[in-house]
Amino acid sequence: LNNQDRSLEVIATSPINIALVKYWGKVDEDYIIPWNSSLSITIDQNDLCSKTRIRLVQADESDEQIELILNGKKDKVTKRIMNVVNAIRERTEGVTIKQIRDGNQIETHFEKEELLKMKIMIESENNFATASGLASSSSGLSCLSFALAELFGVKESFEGEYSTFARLGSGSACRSLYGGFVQWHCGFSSRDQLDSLSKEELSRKSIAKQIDISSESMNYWLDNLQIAICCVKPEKDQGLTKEIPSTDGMKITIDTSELMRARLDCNLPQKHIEQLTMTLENRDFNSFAEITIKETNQLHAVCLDSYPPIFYINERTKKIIKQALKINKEKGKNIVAYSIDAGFHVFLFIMKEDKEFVLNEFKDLIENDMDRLIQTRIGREGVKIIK
Ligand code: 2P0
Repeated sequence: LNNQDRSLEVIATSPINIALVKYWGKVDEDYIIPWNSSLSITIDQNDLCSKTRIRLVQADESDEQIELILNGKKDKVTKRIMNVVNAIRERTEGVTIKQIRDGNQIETHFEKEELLKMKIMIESENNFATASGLASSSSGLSCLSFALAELFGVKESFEGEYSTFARLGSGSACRSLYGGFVQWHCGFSSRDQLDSLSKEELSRKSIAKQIDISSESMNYWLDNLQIAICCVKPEKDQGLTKEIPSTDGMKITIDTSELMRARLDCNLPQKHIEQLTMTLENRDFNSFAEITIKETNQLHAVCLDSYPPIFYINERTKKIIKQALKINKEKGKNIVAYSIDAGFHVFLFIMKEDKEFVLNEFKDLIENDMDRLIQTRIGREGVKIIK
């Protein structure tokens, strides 16, 4: 076998996700253990996804151990990516690959020691324009970690282990492993329990899982919930309200916001997760919208309560929020919900039967205040290997 034949390759795709109950703040920066559990919707990866190809090739002594090409450009291999790589390498026990040669199947086995000496070449791209301003860390790191685990032949030793690899790359990435509605469990249920667990123990418990509702209810949402992503135009003075990266923003909030302390002390994220899960089971869009809207407002409230204060939304974002609230008020019930992350773009949720009416009510804003509107839906699938 020459080097070419002995190369190992995996290609994976991963969806993005949007949190309805927000993750904001870490107990541990290296293990990325969150202060609270969160709940997300996976977006259909036919519309938005990351695609990652990873190869293991024989390395020269002088070669870099890992090479990363992101959207066609060479990029820095961060400490977090190294944490993912190391966690997966530690777990490998060698790999056997099957190839067809002259009509015969041949098997080649790679011992652990041999794998660890090989160079890792990662190429990752998004099928959505980076210029759209939509975050790609959730899909990118989910894709990278899952592809790596497959490449190194790592099977889960406990349920959710793959999500712990993704989590080491970026918190929100662990939720992109699954389709539908996903809960990222923080890993502890009280401060006492948190204090009694080591970081390694916490890391094994801080996993993502698809949330448990009956399949009829799940199908109802999968079939009916429509998602419109409003890519809001930046403002002229956006430089003044320069976006603070999530990682930094959440640290400032945890260190300085009293409102955030109240949110955690009162266990509000957990309450919202339980309430939302109930609205999903009951197919109750009205309450689903109320909790989703309140959660987003609470995220932006704790950001504003941080010191120095953090603003993510802009005036155009506010116009979209106001329009959604006006539509709901005039209807006498909620027919549209919004969710906004650490940025100024808006995710709208609408049931199928109301979509035409609602989007028509947003016509002026779509024309004047958005760069584009991406119409999509819930994704049934999470991350997957395509080769
Ligand atoms: C979320 N966000 O739950 C929240 C809501 C933004 C607002 O997760 O530091 O990129 O890599 O763990 O996952 C964005 O933060 O942060 C995020 P790190 P991440 O989706």
